[in-house]
Amino acid sequence: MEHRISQGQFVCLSLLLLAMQAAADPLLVKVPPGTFVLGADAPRQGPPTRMDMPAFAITATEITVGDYRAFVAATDYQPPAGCFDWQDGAFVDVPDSRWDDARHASSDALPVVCIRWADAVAYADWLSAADGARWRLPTEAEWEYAAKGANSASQPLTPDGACTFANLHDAASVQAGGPGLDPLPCDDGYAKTAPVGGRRANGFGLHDSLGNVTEWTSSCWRDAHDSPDADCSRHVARGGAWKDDLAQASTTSRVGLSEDFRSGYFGFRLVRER
Ligand SMILES: [Ca+2]
Repeated sequence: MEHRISQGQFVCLSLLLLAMQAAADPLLVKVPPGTFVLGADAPRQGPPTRMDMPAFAITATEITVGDYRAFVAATDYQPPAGCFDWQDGAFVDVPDSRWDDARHASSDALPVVCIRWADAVAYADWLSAADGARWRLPTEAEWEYAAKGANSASQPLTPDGACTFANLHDAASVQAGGPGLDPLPCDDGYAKTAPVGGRRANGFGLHDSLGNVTEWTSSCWRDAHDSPDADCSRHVARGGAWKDDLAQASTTSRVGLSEDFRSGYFGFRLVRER
């Protein structure tokens, strides 16, 4: 018996194959509405500003190598080579380093790194096209509210407890010749990035909001939260990374980097709008 497929069946089959190429949506947590204080009374972190936040959904973990690999496979999008990273005892620009090489992508469970701000936005736009909802980088206020996890008044990390919640500069990175900061008194076995979700979540269910990788936000840089002057050639990144100490990885510490910056300690998570 001869079997032919109709044009409609062909379209359905094509859509099915496209869907199979797409990654599963990253796991989300619902952040409840509330009031919190953005920032701290510290250089480049203030002034402390009370804010009302609506509810929103944010990924429970940083976007992974596996997530990003599915995007690249489906679209042929490719971030340019080059990555600022710790190598041979110094932070240097490594021209031939890429997000998917063995230095950064030995496991699909690691957070994707070595991507620019635009490469993170491209991934978010791809997810948006696939499921009809808008995926985007969090604003820095959303990021800080979510990272504080219903504990706005205090810094959740202490030196003794830090390894429970965060992959920071510790004995593992010291053994690998990591940056010359005072290491935390623990050893998580990961000199650089660690698989996402392997540590305790905060009060809102976010893993690794502090440490592992510094996370891009959608916000243009301002020297102060109340500054009217936004520098949109740079974007705010938050949370600190595997190379950092507690001060650099607080819920209020912030840096502003050019859109072309990419490094072995920068990644991202996303917000999904309804
Ligand atoms: Ca570590």
